[in-house]
Amino acid sequence: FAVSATVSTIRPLGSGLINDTYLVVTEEKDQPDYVLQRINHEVFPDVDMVMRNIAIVTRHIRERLIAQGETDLRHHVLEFLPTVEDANRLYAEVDGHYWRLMVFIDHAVTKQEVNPESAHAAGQSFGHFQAMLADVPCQLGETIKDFHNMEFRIEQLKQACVEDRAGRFDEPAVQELLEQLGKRAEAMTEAERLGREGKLPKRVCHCDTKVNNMLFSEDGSEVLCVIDLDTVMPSFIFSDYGDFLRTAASTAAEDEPDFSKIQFRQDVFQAFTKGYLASARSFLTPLEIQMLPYAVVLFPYMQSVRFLWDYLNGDGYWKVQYPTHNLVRAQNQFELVKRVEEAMPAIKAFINSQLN
Ligand code: GN1
Ligand code: MG
Repeated sequence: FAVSATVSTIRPLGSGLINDTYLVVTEEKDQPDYVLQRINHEVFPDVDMVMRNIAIVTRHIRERLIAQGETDLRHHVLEFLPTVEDANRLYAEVDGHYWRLMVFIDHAVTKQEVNPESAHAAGQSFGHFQAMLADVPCQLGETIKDFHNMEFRIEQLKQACVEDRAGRFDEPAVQELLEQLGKRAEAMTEAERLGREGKLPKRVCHCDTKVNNMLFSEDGSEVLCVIDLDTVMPSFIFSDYGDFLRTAASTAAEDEPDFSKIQFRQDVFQAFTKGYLASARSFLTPLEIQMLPYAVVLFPYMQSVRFLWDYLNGDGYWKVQYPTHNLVRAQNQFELVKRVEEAMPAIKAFINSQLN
């Protein structure tokens, strides 16, 4: 890569399970440190598309920030380095592996959990992120095809039932979950139908809005930058809203086997919604706003379908620590679906209260 600094040390960084990430410390005081990543090209087969999307998105955000008068660009948008051979290429291929290098954002911290205060900041910054990208001038590619397409995910699950590769289809717990998921399939695929009718557009979304995908200022009061841009692609806008609440507003981890610990956190939901609407309301259509409660159910539902698909297929996608790990995850996420369904009147009432 085209950097002039001298490397002093390289060590593993962060807790990501998909890519391999390293911190590259440089010797010179006036040079930044860097983050080196090996991209998992089994999950992201089209690395060139991933990096093209990222180049478009980061360039657009940089222009937006400059227009807004932001002077500290280094802390607010990721900057990828080109290779020595080609100033337009932001990744290098070495022995069939794909690598990229970005400037390390110092004086920043990541969080694994939220409280209402950080949920509010997260809502605002994902809304702001989407707002900045609302007028990206070029078409972005789908880095994982049909990633948040619920119809496709249901078809995938049906296919896994037919193939029954791991011989788990007849298990009573699988049958019960399939029945419960099946009852909701029609309602959960509403977005795809509205999309086909031309009522619901696709827009640029982050598509992996977990709290640990943003950098906070050291005192935790401010979100500096949204990171992990591999899945940035066109999707229904409420993807980012629903997917964040799936993890942030559940009182238990997605693989907690004691389902009695799973509650839906109203405080986090309210704070996040408030922050999100403050920065996203101006560009959301009435129908997109109307779909927000649906998105809160959709993402635990989709995740339950995806985990059950992997369980039936013999656990090829997510790493498992014990044989029924993916089944437990699928059941856990379905439990969250039920908690969200119970909370639905309160969810709708709160969103309406924010719009008046
Ligand atoms: C995967 O990369 P990671 O582990 O944060 C998955 C998400 C799921 C999540 C569930 C590319 O995210 O869609 O919500 O697992 N990402 C991909 O834990 O499939
Ligand atoms: Mg991450």
